[in-house]
Amino acid sequence: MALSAADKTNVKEFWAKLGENTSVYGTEALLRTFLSFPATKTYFSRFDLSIGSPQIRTHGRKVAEALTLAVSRMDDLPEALLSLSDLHAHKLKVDPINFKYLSHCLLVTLARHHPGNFNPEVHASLDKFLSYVSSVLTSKYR
Ligand code: HNI
Repeated sequence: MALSAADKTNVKEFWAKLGENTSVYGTEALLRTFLSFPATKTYFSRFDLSIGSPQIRTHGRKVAEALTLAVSRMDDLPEALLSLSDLHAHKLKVDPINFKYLSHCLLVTLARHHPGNFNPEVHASLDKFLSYVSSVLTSKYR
């Protein structure tokens, strides 16, 4: 899944505009995932699904930090996300469909907060980037 040079630039420039808010967006996107796709039960289903939930906030922040790392390591993403890939597949056994839902909800969240910067080219590049991250994080399932 190759990201073009233009995709990489689009993602880096967009991400730089998020500033300190990445954790807030990660948390919103995660919460949207569970509320918008309630049929899929996950580790988080047993917790209070609200913006104040400590489990949602913690994982939202961790997702955001890992994505920020991924933005800076797009050229060696499998290496950069190796331990996270092992964790989600072997230890946590997260149903891979959840990565698609979360990626979709990340796009919705980012578009909602940054409508002026979320043009169709940026949209496409972010979608490719999140697909790439998801494919790396689900690559250890078999
Ligand atoms: Ni995820 C832990 C990153 C998607 C369920 N996850 C982490 C950690 C990071 C992380 C970082 C913390 C690792 C550590 O402490 O060593 N997760 C990511 C990223 C994505 C993602 C970058 C997708 C973009 N995780 C998902 C999805 C689910 C998920 C879709 C399930 C619905 N993750 C978990 C669980 C944990 C976790 C469960 C452990 C509990 C916790 O809150 O840290």
